[in-house]
Amino acid sequence: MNDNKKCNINKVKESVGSGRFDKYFLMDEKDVLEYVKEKLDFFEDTSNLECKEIGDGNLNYVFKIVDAKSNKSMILKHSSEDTRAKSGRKLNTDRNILECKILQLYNKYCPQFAPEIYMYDEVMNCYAMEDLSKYTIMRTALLQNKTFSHFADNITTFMVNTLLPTTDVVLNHKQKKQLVKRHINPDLCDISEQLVFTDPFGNFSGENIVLDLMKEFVQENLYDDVKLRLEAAKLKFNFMNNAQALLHGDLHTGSIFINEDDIKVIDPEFAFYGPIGYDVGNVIANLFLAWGHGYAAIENQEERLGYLSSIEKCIIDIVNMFKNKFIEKFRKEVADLLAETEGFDDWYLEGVLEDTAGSVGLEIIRRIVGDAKVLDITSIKEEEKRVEIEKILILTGKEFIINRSHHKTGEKFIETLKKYSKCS
Ligand code: SR1
Ligand code: MG
Repeated sequence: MNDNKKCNINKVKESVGSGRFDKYFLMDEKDVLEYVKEKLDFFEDTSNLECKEIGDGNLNYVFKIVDAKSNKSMILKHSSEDTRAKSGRKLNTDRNILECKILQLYNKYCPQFAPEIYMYDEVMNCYAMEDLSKYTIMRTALLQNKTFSHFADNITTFMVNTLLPTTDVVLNHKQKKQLVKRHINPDLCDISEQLVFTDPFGNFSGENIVLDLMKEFVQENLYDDVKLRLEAAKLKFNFMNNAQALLHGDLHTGSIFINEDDIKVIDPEFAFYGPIGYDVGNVIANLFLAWGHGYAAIENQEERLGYLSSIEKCIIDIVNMFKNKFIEKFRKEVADLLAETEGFDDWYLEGVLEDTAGSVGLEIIRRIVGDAKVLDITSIKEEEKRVEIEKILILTGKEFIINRSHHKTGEKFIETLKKYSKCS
């Protein structure tokens, strides 16, 4: 792999044509075609280009541009001021450039699991990157009951390699503070603070979406549970104030492309300096949601048990591999004189694991009761089954939040899940 090539991305070239792209506007497929022809050198021949909008996320527009003759292709990601979902929020459009710069950083720290970036444009708020058509979005693959034995190894390498080098353990502290300043990201953090850390514990904004058959359960087990709300409040203030590492910030299975060989991590627009456990917890939580889908939707018992046990193994491996790789890299790269003290590495990791367990619980719960739902749950057709799994996951998630200091091994996470599910 040519890492230098991947890191040296360019700003888009100055306007030579109509000047249409000198001032930001929200582009559609036709505009993007014109834009690519006028501004990019990627295609040798632009006479057969086709463009299609393929985004399915909540916030941005994703265009695939193909040269129908040679089949050469690329992706252009573009942000608007509004979210695509009907939230009424206004967001800063330069989040797209921030995202692109984070992807550049991934190309430096973990090039094998980052998409190649070709160029970015600070005026039109877009960037061009490698077309990942040889990959599938991991959530989609999981919904087809596919599992991947390389995932735990890949994602733990990605997290350790991209998170640890941005901490005070490794980085010069003044340099790290510059990075904290550059990645404040208030608009996107505000979304997480509301959707992940606040609404699930009281529907304060009135935007939660709860099945009728779940309303009583949610009221009693989430909204009226003061002990739970206290723990969620502690995690929320940790999220807002613990500038530990430069996070991805939204590392769910919809932000990961996967195939039989490896993964590519995309969409780090929620990136900011926060607690490492938030990223690790998001990955694990979304595997619990996939587990929930398998539990409720796979009819054939043998197939169901096979799927569930491979997701369980994946969760166990992620926690345990993360711990080993984290400690190994910590000991190799620690640069702070006091952080070299014997025992500090284990203390630091303990804190990360506690935040991880809390974040697993938060993400599971918000995806069930909040308004940013996931297909793992919403695609379960039989309502009775959906209600059953929603209850199991909420109770499991609560325990991850309240007893987060007891969840320090992968096996313990699965033990808690088994306490609430009759798995057969
Ligand atoms: C309004 S954005 C809703 C959700 O989509 C993103 O992927 C984040 O997870 C966010 O919470
Ligand atoms: Mg996203």
